[in-house]
Amino acid sequence: MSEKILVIGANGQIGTELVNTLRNIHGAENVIASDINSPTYAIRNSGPFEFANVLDKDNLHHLFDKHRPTQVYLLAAILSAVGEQKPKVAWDLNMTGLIHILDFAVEFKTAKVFWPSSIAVFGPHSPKFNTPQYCVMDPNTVYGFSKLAGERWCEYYYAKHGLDVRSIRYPGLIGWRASPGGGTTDYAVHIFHEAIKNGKYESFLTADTALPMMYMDDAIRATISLMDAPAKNLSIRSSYNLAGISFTPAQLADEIKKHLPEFEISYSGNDPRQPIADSWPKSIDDSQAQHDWGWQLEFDLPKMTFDMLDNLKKTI
Ligand code: AKB
Repeated sequence: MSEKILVIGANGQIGTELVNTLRNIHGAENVIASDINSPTYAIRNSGPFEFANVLDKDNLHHLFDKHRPTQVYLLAAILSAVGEQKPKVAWDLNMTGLIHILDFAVEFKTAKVFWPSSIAVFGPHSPKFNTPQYCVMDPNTVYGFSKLAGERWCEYYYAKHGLDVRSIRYPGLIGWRASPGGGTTDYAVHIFHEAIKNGKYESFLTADTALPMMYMDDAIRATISLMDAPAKNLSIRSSYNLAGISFTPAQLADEIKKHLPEFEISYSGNDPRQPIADSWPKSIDDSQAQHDWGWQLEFDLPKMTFDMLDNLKKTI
């Protein structure tokens, strides 16, 4: 049976890349990109596009009824930094949006749903190094506890309604095709743009702030591998830990300097994103993803840095 795939939040950092990959795999006409905002040129010109507002039930009902998707990827969300500026809006969008999609997926018998969680589900009392799948979780950002509650809803819909929901706790994501949208890990994308354009970058996180990160190619491959995995292999229906690469702003700057020796980094200090970063893990244990669906990382720090610079230089 051919798939009909609906991607909600297609204009964002993950959506831009995921739509492209899914259209290559399943055929452009079978992947409906949707977003609350007008699409990018690439998305509009490579396949179908629909406007979607996850808070508007009538609009969503119409979309599900019209396309009868076999798979839905819900990517619309407010991330950690912007979420702290608009806490209630972030909670509403991240939670109500998810529940609408879970309900329509049950009603329209959608075969599989993907919903992204994040390392933000961990908090100050979670283990900082090699953070396990199961441990104390006390997130202190609205984004973080909306993701943790969302994980509980996903597992609940799987248990109560048999809905095949799958999820990954993404680390900070780094890609060259699209900009990140208001997170704490955004520095790791901005630094590449500034290194190429201006030869210098002022980091809003301190030199030694280690965080788990992942190159977008790995993140997209992980997402599709998880969605393709046989359901019987999946032991986690909340969200899978994914480790990625852990590094600090100083380590990333050193790696960039190997290609751009004149590059200079400075640190602003006193940024509201610092305490968010300090509350998150420094490294993650993803042995369950390796075991259940054969996950293996491909891009380490040198390989990711080379590829980012190489591709960005052609586009900036
Ligand atoms: C953020 O920084 O908010 C996101 C995330 C880690 O989920 N990139």
